[in-house]
Amino acid sequence: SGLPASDSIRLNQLGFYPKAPKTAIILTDRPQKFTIQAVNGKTIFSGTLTPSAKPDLSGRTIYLADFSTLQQAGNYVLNVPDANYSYPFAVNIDIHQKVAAAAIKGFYYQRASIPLLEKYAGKWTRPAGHMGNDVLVHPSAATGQRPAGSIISVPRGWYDAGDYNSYIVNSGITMGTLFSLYEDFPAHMKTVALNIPESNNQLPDVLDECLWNLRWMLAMQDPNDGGVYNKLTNASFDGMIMPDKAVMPRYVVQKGTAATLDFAAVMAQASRILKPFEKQVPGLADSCLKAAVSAWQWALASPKMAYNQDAMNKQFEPKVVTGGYGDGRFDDEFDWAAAELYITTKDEAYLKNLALNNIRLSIPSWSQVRMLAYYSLLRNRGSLTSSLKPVIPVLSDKLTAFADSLSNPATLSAYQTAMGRSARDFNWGSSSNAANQGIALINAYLLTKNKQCLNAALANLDYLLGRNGTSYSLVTGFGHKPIMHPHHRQSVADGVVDPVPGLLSGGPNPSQQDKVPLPTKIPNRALSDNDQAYASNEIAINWNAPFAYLANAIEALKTS
Ligand code: 9MR
Repeated sequence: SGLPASDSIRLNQLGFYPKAPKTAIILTDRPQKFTIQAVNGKTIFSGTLTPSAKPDLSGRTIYLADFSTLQQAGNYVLNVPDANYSYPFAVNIDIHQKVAAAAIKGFYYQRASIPLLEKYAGKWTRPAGHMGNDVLVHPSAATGQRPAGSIISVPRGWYDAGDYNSYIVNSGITMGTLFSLYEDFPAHMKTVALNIPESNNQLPDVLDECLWNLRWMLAMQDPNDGGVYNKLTNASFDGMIMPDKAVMPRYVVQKGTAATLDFAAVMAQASRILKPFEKQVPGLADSCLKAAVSAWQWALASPKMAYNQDAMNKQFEPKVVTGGYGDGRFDDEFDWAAAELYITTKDEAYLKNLALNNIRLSIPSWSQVRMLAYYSLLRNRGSLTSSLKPVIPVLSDKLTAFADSLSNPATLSAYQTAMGRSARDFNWGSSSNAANQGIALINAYLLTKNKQCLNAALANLDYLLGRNGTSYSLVTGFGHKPIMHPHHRQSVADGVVDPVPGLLSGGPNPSQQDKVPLPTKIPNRALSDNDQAYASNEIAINWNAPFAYLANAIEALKTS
């Protein structure tokens, strides 16, 4: 429209559903009237800004424009005298459909061992990297059957993040989240088309994409003992090069309890999800369950094998300095693996390791996966054995209370979101907190049908797409001011101006582990759209997965 757009107006840069709440945040210091114009310039809505009940994290009062009653589909701009015009936005019934699919397609661009062809990847076409047939057993992982330096084949998988290494712990929560998206919304997810090489087979695309990583995970298990290697990695991070140019030796490194239990949980969940697709993937469901059981047995025999990279490097060469994902507490991984194995097999022996007398809800992360156990138990509550009957109402009440505390209007942030109620939300990968809060709210909504939960989940999606302290849409390729320079080797090295689309930036994090200057250290604004800024602007599979869950769940539930 040629109008100068203002960074002072923060809203979901895609837009809104006709019948859902619609809020924009205005960074101004006085109440005033606002108007909304259609593309023909006609004013079709006017209202008055209201001050935020709470100051934002800088201590300022900010202002809200509520135009929820604008229900007419169309393209609009919002105008505030002091703040000028917003970016254009739309109101329509499938406003998040494209971004929801793109969030899953983002995983396709992370694939190792396959060229990305133009017909699927568009201008982000690239040669294959990391074929995985020349992987070395690191001395830390050596056994009689697989001595140090032996060569094994570990093809496929997703690159973890901006780097080209792959880590089982982080794949665990990622796969659990994507499988849960499918398990919660199977009918909707069968309609989500990704245009990937497997799109024409008889498996839903989201499962096809997950199988690329599932088969890699299977190869990360030592068939001789059931233990699972922590990661497949270079000794040190690559420079900003394309995958096919990244040819340093790669190793499987030390088995560990967290990796092995996360693996067991994913394989158990995969087994029940793939069971109905026996014709498409013969035997895979059974192989997954066998892999889950042997991993579980390894973990029972080795219940305290932490991955301590520093200790490992004192003992073995070459030293490995890539991501650690070194979790030293395994009670949550035991809960998660036990829950998934129990749900799939109904074998009550697993309940011995599931601490249902000590239910503790928290937003999940790679090092804290207990919530995934609770989600799965609630989702499958109709098919559990009778000894679980008394636990379900307790879990259900706790999740409802947890979601109420997230969505309570009195405690929302100044931006009227669950995200950012506290500065603690803005740690490394803060965007995943917003998305994972959204998942908790959706799971509560599925139990209670309480609209307040659904609306708060949607508000956190608004946050990721622009209603936030940074002025960016935190998703590459979506919105009028998207992240353009994520810490993502492919996006930096491919010579294409636009970054690979559908990837979620880690988001504001004032801790500056990367030493890159930030515009401010106010927690909700502490992001630099700089490709060196790995602490605030990297992308990662464990952040994209909850984002994919949230966007697709919201589309499935159509808060039109
Ligand atoms: O997401 C991880 C974050 O929680 C940790 O604090 C950080 C430092 O250990 O590592 C992050 O994970 C990175 C991983 O180690 C390597 N690949 C990129 C990941 C995202 O930055």
